[in-house]
Amino acid sequence: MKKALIVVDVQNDFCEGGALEVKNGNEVIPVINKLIESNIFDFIIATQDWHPRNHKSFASNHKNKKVYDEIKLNGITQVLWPDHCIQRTKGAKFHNELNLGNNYFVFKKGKNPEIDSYSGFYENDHKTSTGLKEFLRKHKIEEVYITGLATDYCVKFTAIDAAKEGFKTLVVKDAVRGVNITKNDSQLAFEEMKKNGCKILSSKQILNKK
Ligand code: VGL
Ligand code: ZN
Repeated sequence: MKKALIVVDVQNDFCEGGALEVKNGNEVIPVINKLIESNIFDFIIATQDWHPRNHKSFASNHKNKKVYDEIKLNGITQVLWPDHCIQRTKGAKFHNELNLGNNYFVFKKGKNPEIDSYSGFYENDHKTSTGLKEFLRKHKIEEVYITGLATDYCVKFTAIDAAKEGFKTLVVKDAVRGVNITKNDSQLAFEEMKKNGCKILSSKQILNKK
């Protein structure tokens, strides 16, 4: 069975000192690097949050709103974030300690200012595809391993979409970290991923049975 490692949004803005810093987010980097170096994956795929400056998921683009407020954006509930991952800025770059190797594929998301895209597969209205599922199908990949940031947003939605699309989906628990706007959001995200057919495992379990 062909396997892909999906590295979700390991970008400067989600890492230490970034605009939307995920607590201990940097700790995923050595774990992901080890998985990549193990050479057990047929494909390495990275998703990249890639927003225009006027993106409506930014609190700064709304009057009288602050970070973490919730609004309805074109009919969809939207958390308002600090400005982050603006196209071609340093914050949008992959962290420089992340070692994706020399053969990896990038899928960018969140380009449309009117809609957010937490999942690496679809925008939040579940209509526009990033091209990731077509890519996986074309290359006959059946099993995807999900890593990266953040457990309670982009990791969760990417994993659930992967499972719904029929891929065998495994979430590497020590290779993800959450935003946790509310304390147990990451725990709830793991439960939700399980409920949707994702398997949760550790990087050790993957590397030991090599
Ligand atoms: C993410 C919030 C906003 C993520 C992206 O990568 O989890 N979270 N944009
Ligand atoms: Zn974003």
